[in-house]
Amino acid sequence: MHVRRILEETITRRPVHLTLIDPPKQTAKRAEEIAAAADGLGTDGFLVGGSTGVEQANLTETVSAIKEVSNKPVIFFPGQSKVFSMSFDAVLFLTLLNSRNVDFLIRTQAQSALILKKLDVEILPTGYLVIEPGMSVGEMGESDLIERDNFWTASGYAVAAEMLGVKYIYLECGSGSPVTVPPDMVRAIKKVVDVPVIVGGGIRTAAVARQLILAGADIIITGTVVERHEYKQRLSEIIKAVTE
Ligand code: 1GP
Repeated sequence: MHVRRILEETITRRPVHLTLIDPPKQTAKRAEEIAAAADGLGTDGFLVGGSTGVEQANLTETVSAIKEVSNKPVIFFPGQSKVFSMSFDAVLFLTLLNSRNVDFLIRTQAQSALILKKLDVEILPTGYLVIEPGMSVGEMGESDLIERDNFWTASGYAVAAEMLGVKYIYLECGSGSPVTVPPDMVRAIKKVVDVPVIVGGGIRTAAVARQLILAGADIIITGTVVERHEYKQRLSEIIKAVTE
């Protein structure tokens, strides 16, 4: 599977929706149910990972559970733990652009790069930028959070990352955030970069997803929505708003 080709071919036609599944947040059985439902509702693929509590066992079980019920791309979303599964189709290889800690900028990546290269796993080079409020990823990633109205600084980071060669810019305001990345910030960044822009954090309604798409987001990530007991209707509306 060539994930970058799949994503980019889809983006030429319409925006992409990816479902984030955080392994410690549910059992593998429940992850399988969520993946089957999301696949049926038209999500384009899965991100698996999270900032805390990801262990080898829950990661491997979650990836296998998703693979049982979906043929869509399953992409690793790395957090702090040093675990991995060979069943991933690709790795979102992130540099946390606005971190104060060199570990999140490049040092951790340097520690895993040779292994990933040897494993011949597909790499999706991504500049990850954390916007206020940032939630736990902002805190754990020791980010100098971008203020919500500071489009100039956000655009500067995005263009610098593009100049360094990343293939995606990921604007994140944190899982479970009460607000999303401001659509006008997405619009400002889309004006200055050519690579696809991924947006995540706090997207819980179709209307909000639609605003981000209209602002130019190429890929929308939702996570928390599927952690609720009754999520199918909501997820279906969001996926429709993104992909139709
Ligand atoms: C992925 O952090 C997001 O970028 C997921 O955010 O859990 O708020 O959807 P939610």
